[in-house]
Amino acid sequence: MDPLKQKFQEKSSELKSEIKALLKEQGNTIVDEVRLSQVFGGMRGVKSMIWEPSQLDPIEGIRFRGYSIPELRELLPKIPGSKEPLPEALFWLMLVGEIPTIKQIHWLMDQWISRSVVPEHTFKMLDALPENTHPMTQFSLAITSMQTDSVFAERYAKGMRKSDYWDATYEDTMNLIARLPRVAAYIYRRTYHNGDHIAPDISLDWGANYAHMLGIEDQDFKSLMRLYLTIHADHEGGNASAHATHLVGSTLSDAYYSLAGGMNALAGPLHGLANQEVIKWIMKMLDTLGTHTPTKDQITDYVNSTLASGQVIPGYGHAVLRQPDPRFIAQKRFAEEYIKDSEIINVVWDCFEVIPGILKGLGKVKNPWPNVDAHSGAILVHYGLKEYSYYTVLFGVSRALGVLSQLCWSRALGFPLERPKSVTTKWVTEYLSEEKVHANQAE
Ligand code: NMX
Ligand code: MLT
Repeated sequence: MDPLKQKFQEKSSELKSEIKALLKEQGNTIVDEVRLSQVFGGMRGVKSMIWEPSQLDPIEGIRFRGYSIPELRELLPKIPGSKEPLPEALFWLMLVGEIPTIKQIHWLMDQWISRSVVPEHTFKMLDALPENTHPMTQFSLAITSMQTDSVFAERYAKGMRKSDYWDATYEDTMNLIARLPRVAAYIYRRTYHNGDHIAPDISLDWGANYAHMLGIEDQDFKSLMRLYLTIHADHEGGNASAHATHLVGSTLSDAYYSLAGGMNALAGPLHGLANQEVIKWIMKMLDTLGTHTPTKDQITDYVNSTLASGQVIPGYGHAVLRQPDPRFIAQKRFAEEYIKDSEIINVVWDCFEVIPGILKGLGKVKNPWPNVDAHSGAILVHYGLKEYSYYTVLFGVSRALGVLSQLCWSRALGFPLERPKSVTTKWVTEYLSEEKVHANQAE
């Protein structure tokens, strides 16, 4: 058994026994209560799922296995000459809860290189799609098309024991993550560069090789990719892409089907597609105003006109966070350090000064601060990756790390089919009138 799998097996069997004892002793303990507004309001805040790789605090933001983003930048192993954390290292941390050594990371890099061959039919399938197919549609289809290689599906069909599900899921997870940069870069080059594809460079790490296959060789861009692929990787389990992956996976759909489900959720404008919407909105603003250097007053007027036309301001607000997103701050820090003077990045920073005040003034927006998507596009534009309809694919490649590491845990811990209860509005009104009767009787 490989060393990461061995470690995962040890850690997950330990936790499985702990959970068994916990549920035996405390299974009936109430950990939350649900208000009617939550039932109608997208289940905000309802504790209803276990998610091991990360947890989100509304004020502090995301912590991966307890570590904040600045802590990860400090502690995770790096490529010599780069100051940014390696997504490979974050995957290791999320999967087994330990910061890996550089030796372990080199082992993981070799593993992913040896597993990175994409089936020929996936390329053929992509080539058969119209070139204007949205990159997220291509990405989702490409992931589903590789399901032909699922170790889980193959072993399940042969009658795999339940106690071996985690093993097959681990194999699928490793294979799928290894292939994603190649698939994602293929989509980029076929859509925007006439199918002029770039062969992988197996001497590079996962993020740098992805940058290379996209066609951007700037060393700073490679550093950006390492950071980008690290900070987008996970945001606890309730976000739509994680939850969708988890829900699909709970039916024992394999990692390919599950991740494709998650990516279809990520493709929505309230979720991952917001990264393309932000830059689209900024470009339209600059175009409308006829300047690359708008004043704060001009931005204010443009924001108000967007709101007046009944649209949201993309990149602002969050279902959980109540402070500027630390992932936004991490990108701002990167831009301050690596990019000295960029007009488009200055616009993002001016928006950061202007937009929260306007959103606060609406009186209904719970979080007026920028989220991860408010910053990413401007940095990508700076390095020449200007095709904004591609941006959500980058998010998706990263998100696979978190949601698939949890899928391994869900299999190892034997989590059941997810099946919450729904009710009709009629049921609610009847329930409320019964409650009223009981309250009156009690008086
Ligand atoms: N611009 C304008 N209105 C907003 C915004 C915004 N950025 N954010 C929230 N609101 C409105 C929201 O539409 C709702 O209005 P109404 O009652 O008329 O329906 C009201 O404020 C209350 O919403 P909240 O409870 O603050 O937010 P909720 O938890 O429902 O939604 C988002 C969270 C992220 C969907 C929401 O803030 C939004 O639409 N933001 C813009 C899209 C975006 O940036 N999404 C990316 C999120 C991060 N990610 O990568 O997934
Ligand atoms: C995410 O990264 O998934 C988003 O910030 C959305 C969320 O956490 O709900």
